[in-house]
Amino acid sequence: MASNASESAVPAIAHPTPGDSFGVAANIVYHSQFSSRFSPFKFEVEQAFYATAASVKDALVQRWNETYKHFHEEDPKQVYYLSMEFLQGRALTNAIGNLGLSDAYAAALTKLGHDLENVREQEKDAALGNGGLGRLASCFLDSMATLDLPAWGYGLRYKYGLFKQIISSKGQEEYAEDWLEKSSPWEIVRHDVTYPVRFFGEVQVDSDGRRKWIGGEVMQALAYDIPIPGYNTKNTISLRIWEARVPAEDFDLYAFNAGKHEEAVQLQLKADQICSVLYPGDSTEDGKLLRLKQQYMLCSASLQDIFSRFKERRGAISWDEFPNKVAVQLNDTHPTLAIPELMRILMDDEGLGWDQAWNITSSTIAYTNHTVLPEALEKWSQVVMAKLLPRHMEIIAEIDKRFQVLVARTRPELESKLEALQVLDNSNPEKKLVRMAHLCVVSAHSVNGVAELHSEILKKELFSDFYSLWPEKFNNKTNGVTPRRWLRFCSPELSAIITKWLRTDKWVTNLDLLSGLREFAENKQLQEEWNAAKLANKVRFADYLLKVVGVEVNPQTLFDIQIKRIHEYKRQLLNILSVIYRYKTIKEMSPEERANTVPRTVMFGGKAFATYAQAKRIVKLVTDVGAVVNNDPNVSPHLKVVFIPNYNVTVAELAIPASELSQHISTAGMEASGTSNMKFALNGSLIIGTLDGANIEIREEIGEDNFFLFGARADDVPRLRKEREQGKFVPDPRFEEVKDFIRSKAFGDFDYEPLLEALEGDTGYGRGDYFLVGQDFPGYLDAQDKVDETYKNRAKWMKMSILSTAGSGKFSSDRTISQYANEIWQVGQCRVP
Ligand code: BZD
Repeated sequence: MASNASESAVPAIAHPTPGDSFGVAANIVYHSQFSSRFSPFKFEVEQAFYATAASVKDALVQRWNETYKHFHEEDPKQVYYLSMEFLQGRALTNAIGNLGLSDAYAAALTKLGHDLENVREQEKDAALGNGGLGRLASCFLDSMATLDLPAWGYGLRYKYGLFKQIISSKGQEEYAEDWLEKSSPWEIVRHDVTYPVRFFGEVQVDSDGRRKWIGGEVMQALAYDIPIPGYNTKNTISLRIWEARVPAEDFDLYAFNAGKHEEAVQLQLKADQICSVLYPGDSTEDGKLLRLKQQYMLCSASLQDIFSRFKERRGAISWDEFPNKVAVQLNDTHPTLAIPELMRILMDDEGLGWDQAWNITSSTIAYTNHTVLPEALEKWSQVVMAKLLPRHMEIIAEIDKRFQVLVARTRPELESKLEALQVLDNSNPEKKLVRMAHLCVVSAHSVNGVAELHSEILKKELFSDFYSLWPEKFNNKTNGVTPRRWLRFCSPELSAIITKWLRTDKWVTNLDLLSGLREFAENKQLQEEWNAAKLANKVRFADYLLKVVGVEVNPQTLFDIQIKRIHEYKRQLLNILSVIYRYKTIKEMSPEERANTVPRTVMFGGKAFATYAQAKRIVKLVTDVGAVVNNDPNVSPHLKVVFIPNYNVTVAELAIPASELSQHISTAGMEASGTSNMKFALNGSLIIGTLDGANIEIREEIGEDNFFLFGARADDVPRLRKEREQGKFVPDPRFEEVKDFIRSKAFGDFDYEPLLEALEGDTGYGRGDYFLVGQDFPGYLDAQDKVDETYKNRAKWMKMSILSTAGSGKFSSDRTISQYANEIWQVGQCRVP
């Protein structure tokens, strides 16, 4: 491995142990001299970070080698988590925390004249994902390592991850974020792990009828490994991310020497594009092709890697053994090409027949759905697919054909619906499509949703006919979050209190133990300590806001936070409209009345997809409202509105522990699960929310008295939309008042009309208040009044906050992953002794 050389050069100091801060310091110094990219004569904070990370990496690499050696020897069934996204965030705090070396590193850095707090600030936030789905994948890696599962994560090594969001007077602006600018200190480039990946070309049939995909462009996938340490275990697994490149022998030196410089580097340019940007916009034909190339790069390289590991096994290979040794989980439909690719390898390369290949493929592959929004369900043009992946298109067509035969044979009554169920959507001859979700449901042995309500909607609505065909495939795996990053490390103060009152720190790996806090929820002493820890987190976050946004917020105010991707269904608009109503109300109050209000700081954070115009208007509205409210001397002591720029994992780690109220207010039925709701509840933040996604289960666990509920229920949404269309909806006068206020230019002359119109009829911008903002507005205001009233009673609020944490045990990703392992993957523990 890459760092073996440095390990063998300094054996005495390469493996720090807890309490050995001298050894750690020596190791950091060693790296600052020999493996850092800065002058050895300087030891500034950035250099201290890179040297520290290199030193931590030594410990990780050693454990990581032992782990995979152990897996190889034990030869258990292994699970492969395929995801186009991983939102890893920073790794240092998590790594030294999981290794049990936080104190040793803090002490060592102090000896070297640095402060761990400042050193960790130097790390870039690795954002190879968009939002919840990507962060879930990263939480899952942490849990798989901690639970000693023989597992791998597979992804892509995007050069530019999620864009950097800058808020200017124009609203959101996007800039490329180069997380690799100074290279990542965690990854290990694996020049020994490369695979060819083909695009385009044609299908050849040889004399015995065997099909072979040949020609086209062949690139190389090169592996980079990022070690993922488990907590309290030696097990350290790998996130393997692929980079596309062109091997030297494919460089056209003749063309280059003949002066055709551009022609000579064409293939390299194409390879660079594949891993250049996370989820490039797909509104153009080129963009679509690139996204499909990315998806195939991930699937092809990962499967070749899985095959090579399978073939390395001791003893003879029987292909029917494959599903007993390999489980592949698809994180949404983005890696669906793994299905035809697995079929292709088994049939064309290994010579198996269709039926055997099909049985192996479907017993190996499982699919997780993360959305029911029609516009988010992937559909690929058959023309593009056939051009880029001609053999895969053939296999997909064959899967579709056999599916039709199966339905005709076993369920003739479904015949009339068959067209809508098929994998191939041929309804528009001009635009024939492949429905990737249908391909997954037809092919995989398991289809799961990510919260109970969501899984029910999959069975009863989105995939109801498939459910009637294969009820046994469908299951629920309610999401979870890692308690290490999302409580133990992001809020050390609160963690220490929990450990003290539970008299154990075992809750870090057994989150159900948090329920032991219930008996102390009314204890004055605990409440005081709890309050002090929350206040410390609020002060820390207020300092951050002052530094980054330049807004001074008072830590004594109620910290009310909504952070998530900006989307109409998540209804940041509902939140800001109610803030505007609050602003108007406070403005009209007498000073005495004002003094009686609960002062609040309402914070928003999140990125809008670059081409999502409505979402960008919402960002602009929030910042414009903030500018007016925060500068109104009569109102600003009682209300502040802050847009936190460039929301990412690092910002979440600061904001969530500081939050007292958090908003999870999606239109019921539209948020598959949500995972930040779990993080907030875990950190003792009370939730105002709808009966949607995992909110429902959180409310059940923490108790309905501890949840500020409002809004329409999922079952009622279709009827309410219909009534809205029929003009039966009578808006609350306060709703009209707020819209008029925006129209009066109270927040400037930006054109908000498209946002406001979308809340009325069907105007072209909206679908007639499709997200039911007007419908839920009065109930939401009532719930907010209840929040204020409750906040005035500090003891009650503290009790509710403690009960939120106490009820969050279920939402550990350790629980989620155990369920995946037992119920879908049939993968057991394999712990390094
Ligand atoms: O997945 C999210 C859902 O919206 C959340 O409700 C859920 O909690 C999480 C985890 O299950 N979905 C996404 O984050 N989806 C994407 O980011 C995405 C990315 C590319 C293309 C389509 C969707």
